[in-house]
Amino acid sequence: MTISLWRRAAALAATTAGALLFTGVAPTPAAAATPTVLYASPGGSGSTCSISAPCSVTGVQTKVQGLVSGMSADIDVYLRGGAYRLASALSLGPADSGQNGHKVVYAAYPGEKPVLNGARQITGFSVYDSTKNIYRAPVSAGTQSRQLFVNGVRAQRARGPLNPSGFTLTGSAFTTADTSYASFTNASSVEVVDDNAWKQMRCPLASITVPAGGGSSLNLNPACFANNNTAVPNRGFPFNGAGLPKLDAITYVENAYQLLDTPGEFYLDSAAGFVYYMPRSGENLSTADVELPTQQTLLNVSGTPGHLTPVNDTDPGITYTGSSWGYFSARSLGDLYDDVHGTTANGDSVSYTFTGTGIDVLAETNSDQGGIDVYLDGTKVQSVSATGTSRLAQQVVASVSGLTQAQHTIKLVKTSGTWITIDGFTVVPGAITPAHDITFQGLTFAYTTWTLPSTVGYIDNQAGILWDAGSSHAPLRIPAAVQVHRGSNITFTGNEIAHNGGTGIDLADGTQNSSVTGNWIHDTSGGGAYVGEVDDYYLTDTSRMTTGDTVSENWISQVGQDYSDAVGVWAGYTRNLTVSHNDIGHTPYSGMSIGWGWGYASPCSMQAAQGLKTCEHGTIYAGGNQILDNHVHDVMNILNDGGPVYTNGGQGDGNGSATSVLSGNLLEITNHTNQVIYHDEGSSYWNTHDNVIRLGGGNWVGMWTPTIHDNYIHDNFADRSNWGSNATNTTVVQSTIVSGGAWPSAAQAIIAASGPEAAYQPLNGLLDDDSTAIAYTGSWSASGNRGLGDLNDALHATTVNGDTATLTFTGTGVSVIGEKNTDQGQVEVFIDGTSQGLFDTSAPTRQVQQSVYSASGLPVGSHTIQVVKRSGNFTTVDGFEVAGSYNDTAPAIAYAGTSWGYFGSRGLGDYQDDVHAASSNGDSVTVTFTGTGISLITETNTDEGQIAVSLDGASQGTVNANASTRHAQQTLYSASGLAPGRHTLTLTKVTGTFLVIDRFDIH
Ligand SMILES: [Ca+2]
Ligand SMILES: [Ca+2]
Ligand SMILES: [Ca+2]
Repeated sequence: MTISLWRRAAALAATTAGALLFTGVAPTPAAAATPTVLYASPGGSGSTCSISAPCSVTGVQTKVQGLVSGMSADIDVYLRGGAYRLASALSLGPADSGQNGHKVVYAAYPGEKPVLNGARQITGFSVYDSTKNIYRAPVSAGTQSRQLFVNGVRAQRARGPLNPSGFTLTGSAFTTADTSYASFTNASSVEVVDDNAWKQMRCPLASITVPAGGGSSLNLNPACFANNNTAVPNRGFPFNGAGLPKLDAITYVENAYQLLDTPGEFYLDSAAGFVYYMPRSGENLSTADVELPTQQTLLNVSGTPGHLTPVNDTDPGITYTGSSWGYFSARSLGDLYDDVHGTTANGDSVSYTFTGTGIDVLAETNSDQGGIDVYLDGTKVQSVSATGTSRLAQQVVASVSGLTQAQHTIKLVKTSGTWITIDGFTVVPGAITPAHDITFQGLTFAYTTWTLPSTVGYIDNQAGILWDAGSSHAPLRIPAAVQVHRGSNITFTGNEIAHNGGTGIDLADGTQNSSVTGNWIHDTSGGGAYVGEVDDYYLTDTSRMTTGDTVSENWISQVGQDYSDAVGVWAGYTRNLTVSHNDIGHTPYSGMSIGWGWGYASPCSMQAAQGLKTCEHGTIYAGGNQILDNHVHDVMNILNDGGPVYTNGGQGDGNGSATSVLSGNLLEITNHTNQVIYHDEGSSYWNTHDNVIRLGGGNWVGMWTPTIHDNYIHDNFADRSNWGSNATNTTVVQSTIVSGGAWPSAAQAIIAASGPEAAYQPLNGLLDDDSTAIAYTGSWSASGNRGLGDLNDALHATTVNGDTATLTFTGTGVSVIGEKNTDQGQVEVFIDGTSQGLFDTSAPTRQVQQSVYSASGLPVGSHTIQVVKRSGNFTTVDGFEVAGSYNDTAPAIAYAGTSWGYFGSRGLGDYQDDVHAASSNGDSVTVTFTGTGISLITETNTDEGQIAVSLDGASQGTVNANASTRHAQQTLYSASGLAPGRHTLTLTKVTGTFLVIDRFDIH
């Protein structure tokens, strides 16, 4: 990969000027094989895929396919900037995979912003209703979408008030005396949404009618109502637990033109072909970028075979031969589909003809189960035993693999014991062929939709896992913008995945050794990053398991924007998964949900202790998972009965080799939370230690029932003492209880190390109140989802005079962002220990995101600001703006290209007496920062030249570092007035002998 992130590596060419300028020589990097470099562009139509004749993305895919078999180095595919409007997902498979130990790398061209875009851009808005300020634009009739984005900001489907009163549920209709609903048009597009406990349930209407007594009757789609109320799917362990919230109330009504009454709301009239929108203040629809997503998935990386589902023992293709076969259903023993076939006669047989390369036989094992001879295509290949010490359902008692892909017949003959009990077969239809060795770097995946809920509703199971609305009620995942199925060594780094109508990214179907690292995943209707499956628990074939994956160093926020049960990071059945150093915040339900299966893997004695009437007991392959050093904050903003970290089902086999670890996490700001560390039903073999728990409700750890077992909870730190456990064989060592924010040094170290590490932290000019850099002492609370316009819709507050909030930063200025209101008083602000006086935060009406105090012009260096509450009922902290200074050595500064070197102790007046410098044209440096502006402060001199500047992927022209004599620390480029938030600046060397980087100032 030519984008190298190493620093201090290359010595500069010893030009005459350079030899004088730079002292200190860094080691020369090992020579790497020169990659093949290809280019794609949004309008590309070339066939060579050169920089002068770039291809389309599908064209470059064809080119890569022709090159992979002969790979002797990586293939680097640079995507030039712009919107790649996809008519279908970019689909990559085994033929697109890196070969011979090399990778195919799809990367953003330096300084440019390629966007894989699943939307149609909407233009032609005109005023439709001037009284209400509703605009509309034409779209193709029949266009289906559930999302709209205006200038990158999510619009809201037209929605009625929260928790409307006056509705009565009768049959499958909600009736009300309110007559207004009866005037709604397109009734079958209207949806009723119920956020209830840990679920979101939603159904489209069948009709709206006027009841006999007047008013309105919202008549739900009957099939959807059945699935969400009268016949809620519950396949029991290992697919679901016992609790079943129903759709029996209205949280809000959504998606009628007549509900369009708030700026930022839209309504798509698909049949008529119009989108209606009520603009927010400041939006000009004649110039705005309005994106109506129509694609479900943007990138689909898929190996073969795809998702594997067992056929049940009732499948008509299965032949049972012999006199004693019986069919046993509703045993409630954990069987697949709750049924089996069984026989007691030796010599009885079952045969099944399939097409594929292998097959698993699922059967019960128990003390009364006996021997089975396995025949393949008429030849005996195995003798196996289904004998076990206790009953286990859905065990793989025989597995055949590696066959030639063809039609085969497996036959099982009972040879001994009292019973054989056949539950199902899983056919492997082809060789296990992953898509592999592909990297995606610096790309943006934006604007998707998912239209299934428009027809069948949202039939929630839990945490973004649904039930298929059909009779199978198979588990269903919210589809992702970026899908990987059966991948291996698939890497995503530095991408933005945003503005999606489903989930962000999903590593599905036995994806192995793949990683999602350093990405920014935000503003999704579904979840953030999902890994693993919920229906492959029985696997014994490691080649089909989800193993060895990594989700690390990501910024994940504002997930679940439509489907409020979705989580930031979710894992089903996974082995050796690492989830580390992520920042997960502002979620409607849990921050992360790890594991599945409830108490299925827990012994019957524990299930009995839980009070379950029957024992459904099998095995699951999860284990060895590591949940480390994450910062999870401001979760559970809408739903109930979850927490920042929620675990479900068993981990490991109890033999010590597969224990999972939950350690080093900072878990804070939990709304509607009963357990902060929530080890739910069946959670086992967790080693949970050295976490910090603060600012939330409920128990610091909760394990409510005896199927939770063999966990060791110790050496944690919490700001409350209450915990709860009915778990079996579990040790809870009380946390170190800390009050008033006086965290001991060990806890402070956990706090400081949680979340993305320095190389993955943007240079911070804007810190939200949840930032781990801010230390709060006293009785602060924090609350999210206030809906009042706070930065990230959340803030810290205290009612106690003398409470403090402290931030240490390196730079020249700082502002305190907070609320002003009638119930607020004075704060005292200290800079570097010196009082700056009292500042009034009272106001006649509420004003959010106010600059409560501001300092500028401080000497460049480390400073500390402390805010102290002095009077009034409340003091709030919503965030800090910092004028920050970052040396060229900051870990987050990414130097790309091979000619960069580091030069310290030059004695030339450099900031911190050092610079980075590049000598090759085209080498570049990229910084990601938060805030509203950035400056490059560096040397100018005779041997320096033109630098190309790109901000957020848009060229800003060039700046000139050439000067008649050397001047240190010159402000060479400055941008200000940007939208508050995350931005990226890239500087590329164009001319001159050197590009020199000394310091960046953020503001
Ligand atoms: Ca079965
Ligand atoms: Ca905030
Ligand atoms: Ca410097």
